Amino acid sequence: MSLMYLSLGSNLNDRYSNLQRAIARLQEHFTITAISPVYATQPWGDSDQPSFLNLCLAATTSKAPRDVLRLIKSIEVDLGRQPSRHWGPRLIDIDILFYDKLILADDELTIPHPHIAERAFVLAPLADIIPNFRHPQTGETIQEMLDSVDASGVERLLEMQFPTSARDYVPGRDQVAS
Ligand code: PH2
Ligand code: MG
Ligand code: MG
Repeated sequence: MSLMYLSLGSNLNDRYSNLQRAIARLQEHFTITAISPVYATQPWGDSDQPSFLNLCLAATTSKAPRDVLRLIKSIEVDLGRQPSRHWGPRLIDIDILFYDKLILADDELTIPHPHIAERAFVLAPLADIIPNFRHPQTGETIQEMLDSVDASGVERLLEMQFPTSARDYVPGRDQVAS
């Protein structure tokens, strides 16, 4: 079994519902062991788009990284993701951040995710679940990386917390308008 960390983001339609549906689909294939709080985040990289909801989660798997990638891409398409520009708006984005301490780079997949250290929208939720995890290439902890970026554009939304088992999610009770 391997332990991986994923980043989820949405900035189109009902963003919270998109995250919830993605978590439910991921739970069909992986054992989710932790889910961060949800964050409202200013768009990074391409600012001409709506703000995002982001979260990170931990999951165990026996699937190889490329099989995980194939699966999360198919979940994105199933949930209704349409092609968009680079760093542009998306209904759901699921990225592999870390896969154990694996280092891998080819045309298809780079692990660790190449932009982690620059992105408060990844580091803030990740620091809620694994503050002391060390980046396998730089040796920095998540908390140290978070402390060295501008996190003014990310806001934790405690009212949107997912239960660690998203199967406990009850529409209506937990739903917050986007
Ligand atoms: N994803 C991007 C580009 N910019 N900005 C925020 N705040 N959140 C994201 O998930 C995000 C982004 C490309 O995947
Ligand atoms: Mg992404
Ligand atoms: Mg992606």
